[in-house]
Amino acid sequence: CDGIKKSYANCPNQDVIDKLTALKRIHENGFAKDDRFKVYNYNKCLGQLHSYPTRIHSREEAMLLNGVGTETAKKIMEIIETGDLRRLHYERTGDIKIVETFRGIYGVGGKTAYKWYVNGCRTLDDLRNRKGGVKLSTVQQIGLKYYNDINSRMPRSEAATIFDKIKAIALKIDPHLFIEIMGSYRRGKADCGDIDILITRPTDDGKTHAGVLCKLLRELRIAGIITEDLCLPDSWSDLELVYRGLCRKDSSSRRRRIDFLTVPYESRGAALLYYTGDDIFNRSMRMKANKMGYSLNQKGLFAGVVRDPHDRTRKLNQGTS
Ligand code: DCP
Ligand code: MG
Ligand code: MN
Repeated sequence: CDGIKKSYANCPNQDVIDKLTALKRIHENGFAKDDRFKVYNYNKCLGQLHSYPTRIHSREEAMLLNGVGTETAKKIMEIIETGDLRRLHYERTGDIKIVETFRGIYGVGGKTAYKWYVNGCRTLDDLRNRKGGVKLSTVQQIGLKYYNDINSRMPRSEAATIFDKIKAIALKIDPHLFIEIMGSYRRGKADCGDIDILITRPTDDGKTHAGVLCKLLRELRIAGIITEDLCLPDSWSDLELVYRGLCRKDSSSRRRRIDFLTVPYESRGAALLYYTGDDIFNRSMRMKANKMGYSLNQKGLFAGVVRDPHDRTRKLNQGTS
């Protein structure tokens, strides 16, 4: 291993180098106080291991290396004696499980979840205690507070009860509204991850559903059905709006996720198709439409889409479904 010409494979302690490098990587992504110090020490030790001429035989021998203390020496000997570093498995499998748990918080993606992990957080309680000074957005705080509620599915009957209440309130605001429960419920599933509601309105009398969602949500909050907002539309006057929030059947029930989608009346066919799903079905339908020179989305099926290698779907003329 002396000199640059010899390949790593000829290094008598290559397995040790590989495993310690993997461990170093974990600390490199870390934000804990001693992570930088650990990286610095591993680098010092790895540099020497690269040029160490013989296989290391004992803990004492390992400790002669600069930057190697008792803990690192133990790790080196574990690799040499067992061919493995258990800590690495633990860190990695622990990693995935914990990061997945954090990702279960509404509003938390993989990057944030991993950042919290390397900040030293391992449980939801660590996050609740803001261990490592982690910061949560308002939405993430709601997601954490109702973690179990949001991550469990509701029986179909509960979705129906909540929807019936909402529909009655909506029709009181405007009896001409078209309001339908969509998603897994409409597909006949026995349980639902959330309640998806589609709203539109026939325009024969010149009126649209514009402004209805805002009014409806206000009534639903007063009725105690909508309890928290997760994602509000930017502008309430648009015809196509998306709302995400939490609701409950009554004050003794668990929180449930609820989504609203409002669309212009001419899009209702495409919106019914889209919002019924499931997402895999939608993806395959869209691909089929693309292959046939169309473009399909929740607004409609559009013709005149030419496929251009530089611009996958350039729309020429749009026609509604
Ligand atoms: N949808 C989609 N692509 C996505 C998300 C949603 O096409 N990435 C469509 C198809 C879904 C519908 O919207 O059926 C509703 O979305 P949900 O996420 O609420 O999924 P489901 O209602 O199908 O299942 P769940 O019971 O888990 O809510
Ligand atoms: Mg759903
Ligand atoms: Mn949904």
